[in-house]
Amino acid sequence: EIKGLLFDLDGVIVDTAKYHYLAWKKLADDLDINFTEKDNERLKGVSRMRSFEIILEIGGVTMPEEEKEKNCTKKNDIYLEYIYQLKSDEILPGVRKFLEDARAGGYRLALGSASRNAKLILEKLGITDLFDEIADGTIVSNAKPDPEIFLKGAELLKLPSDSCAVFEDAAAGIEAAHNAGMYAVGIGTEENLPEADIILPGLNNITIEDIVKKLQEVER
Ligand code: G16
Ligand code: MG
Repeated sequence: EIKGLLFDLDGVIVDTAKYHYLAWKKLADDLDINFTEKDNERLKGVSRMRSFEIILEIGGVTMPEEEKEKNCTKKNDIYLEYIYQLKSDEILPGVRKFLEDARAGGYRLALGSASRNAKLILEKLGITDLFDEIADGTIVSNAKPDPEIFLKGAELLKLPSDSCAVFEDAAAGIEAAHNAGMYAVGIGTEENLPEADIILPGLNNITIEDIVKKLQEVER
């Protein structure tokens, strides 16, 4: 029986990927690395440092660890300028209602995001109170597809893995959910998320009851 719902942040609740892109783009320009919007797809759900390493790989650039750290801090400072401007109207369509209805339906809700800025983003969107627990980049050391973030989320919710469903837009996140022994609901397309148990284009026009019913029909 599904009792807990774990939500990824970027790509499921809000499109912060566009701000990550603008910030990484600025940094890449300064380093003379040609970084495109297509490259940005590879950074979704990936930790900050790993994202920077991918950009360095694209540019064929190497640098000492200390300098990498400095650049990551610089990127985050640029990113935060966008996040400080974030308003509640940037919540993706249907998400607020979906979260409210799920709570009203008795489900326990947790965030499961790689972001170290997750709490700030939820505050800016005005939806902090809709989550019972927050598992974010500040409490884990292993990035998705490692299951750590979702296992932490389930632990905080005091629920076993097999009673949790994860909502994810990144392939690495779907893999992480399965590695945690949880159901995986893909937000996106069949093509991008072939491993998901079910796929939805978004959280509008669907209820948690519909989703749970579909998940229970899926062979595990
Ligand atoms: C998000 C984004 C990633 C980003 C990561 C870390 O993951 O999708 O692109 O690199 O967070 O973010 P920060 O630099 O804020 O710590 P998620 O798990 O919310 O999809
Ligand atoms: Mg995501």
